[in-house]
Amino acid sequence: MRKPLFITLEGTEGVGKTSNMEFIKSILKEKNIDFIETREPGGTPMGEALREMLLGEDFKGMSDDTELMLMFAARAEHVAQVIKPALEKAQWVLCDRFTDATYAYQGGGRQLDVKRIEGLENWVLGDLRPDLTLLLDAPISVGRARAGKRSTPDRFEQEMDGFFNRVRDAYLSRAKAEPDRIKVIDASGDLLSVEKQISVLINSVIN
Ligand code: Z5A
Repeated sequence: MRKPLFITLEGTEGVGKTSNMEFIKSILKEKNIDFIETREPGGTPMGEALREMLLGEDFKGMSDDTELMLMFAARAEHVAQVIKPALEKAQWVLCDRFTDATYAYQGGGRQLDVKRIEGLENWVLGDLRPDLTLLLDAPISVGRARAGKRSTPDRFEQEMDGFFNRVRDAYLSRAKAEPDRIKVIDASGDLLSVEKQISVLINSVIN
């Protein structure tokens, strides 16, 4: 039996993760691959409640350490209740953001000590890591212009460009350090050009 893959989508705000998730799902369906789709923070009832706290206005002034630990609390629940059980049932897992987002946002954006993130990652994930991560990359202004056409900004979206440039740099450094797992996709062009790049990568792991 084919090993089920754990695939994550990453990138800064508005780069097209949600849009391209639909495209990846269509490829997997066409190939009759059993999969689940999930997201972080979230993916479980508790994770979605934590997402509300993390993104909403009620706890706007939470400390950066609290933010980091809530991300991992949501992740611990998500891994135990959803991701590991799916992989054990041979289902592929497609996840909109995962631990690379913590390195990028809390490590890069908030400038928290990366060693703390590594410690939490090892504790919460054990040896579980994504098999493939698609990093959709575009200049911050491009993603912000796309996302800006939507509703009111959440707690992260209210950050300044300096924050998002650090997030983008942290993502790109991780891709440089782990080129076999993290594939950078140029997401600055139109949707069709992004889909072409994704199609090559997804078909290569399927085959
Ligand atoms: N966060 C964190 O800090 N630490 C963590 O560990 C984790 C998360 C896991 C929630 O993420 C926040 O949580 C996130 C980081 C933090 N905050 N930020 N910023 P989220 O994924 O739910 O929120 P998001 O990044 O803001 O996602 P998004 O804005 O929904 O963006 P997207 O999914 O990448 O984009 P989209 O919805 O697919 O596309 C946006 C618009 O652009 C839409 O109208 C599309 O039709 C259009 N689009 C997409 N692609 C294109 C192209 N190629 N050309 C033209 N137009 C396009």
